[in-house]
Amino acid sequence: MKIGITCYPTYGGSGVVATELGIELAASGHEVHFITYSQPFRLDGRDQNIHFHEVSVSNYPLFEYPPYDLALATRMSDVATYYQLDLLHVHYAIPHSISAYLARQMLLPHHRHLPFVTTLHGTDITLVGIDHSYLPITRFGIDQSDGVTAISSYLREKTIEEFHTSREIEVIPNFVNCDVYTPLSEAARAEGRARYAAPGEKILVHLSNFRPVKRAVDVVRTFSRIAKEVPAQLLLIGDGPDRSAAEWLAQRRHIRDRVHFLGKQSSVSEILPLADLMLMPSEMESFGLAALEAMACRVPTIATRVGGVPELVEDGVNGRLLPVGDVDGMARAAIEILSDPAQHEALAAAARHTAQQRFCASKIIPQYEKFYERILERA
Ligand code: GMT
Repeated sequence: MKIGITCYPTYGGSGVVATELGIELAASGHEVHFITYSQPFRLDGRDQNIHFHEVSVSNYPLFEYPPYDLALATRMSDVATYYQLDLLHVHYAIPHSISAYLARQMLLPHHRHLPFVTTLHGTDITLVGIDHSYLPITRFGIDQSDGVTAISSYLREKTIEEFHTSREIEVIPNFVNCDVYTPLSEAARAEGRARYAAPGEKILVHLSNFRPVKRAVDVVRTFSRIAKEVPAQLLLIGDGPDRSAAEWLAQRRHIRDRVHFLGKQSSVSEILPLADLMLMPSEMESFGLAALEAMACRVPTIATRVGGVPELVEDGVNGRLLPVGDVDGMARAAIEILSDPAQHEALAAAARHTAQQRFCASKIIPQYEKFYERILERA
């Protein structure tokens, strides 16, 4: 198939999922065309079967707000024509599904049907909860899509509830390449850990875009409690609005030397397996991709019981789930696990097992392929 993929290329889990999907589809022999405003950050430009088409928006003094969605629609219809695309797959409803709708309409007079699939990731739906002016246009994008998928059952239910839509929404969960996100050999792990921790010290990790919803400050609050009981270091991967608040708190709690702000990293699969535990105290997660990436590396997660997280993390089996804001509970759980090697080993093994059995790319990519085939049959 020839598939056009549009996403937010540089920010957030939806862009990561879309990029990884494109990479996996290309590896299976499909021709993939990314149509985005910049090259997705996990693409190195050398992958076979992958093409990148930049959307550039002309900015005239008249435009107080440059019309990105229109430039995107134009690029989509051009690329679809020049490269004979079979379908478009957009990640995130706003504005991508609307641009895809326009591209499809633009091609109809030329007797060419270009179906499009919309994948909902979460913030596109919860954004509507915050700003209701987006509700009609988001619902329109969903209703007009030739196919809609959601990355968790939670998000599917939430979308139906929020939009009162009777649209069929298929759940295709997020995935991870279990050969890339994999535990390191003992020697490589020991060598990597030595960069951050002394022998005998534990390593905790957090990975996010540091938006308020991720509660990065709770990560530092939890870690400061853990560090009083267990010799440990904290790795913080990513950057965003709450990073300075986290830095300030680490300074104030006198643990700044144990908290390593690594910033945005392109190869998180090389850092995650160095850790003993992942902390994900988010206010909301429709899925929680960072937890899955850690789990595939044999790193269990202490997470909050929100959104789609319980579809991935099973309390006491492959990680722990606690209420939002319960930093004492999260710290207690971490101390218990880090002080009990048998418990840690059981959770780590179960975490990897869950990733492999239920969320491995090799299991999920065929679900997308079948979904596309169904859409094309109907088109
Ligand atoms: O959570 C973010 O800040 C980014 C956001 C996005 O749309 O890129 O993430 C959402 O999509 C991810 C990939 O499907 C999910 O793993 C996240 O749970 C989801 N975030 C929220 O629902 C808050």
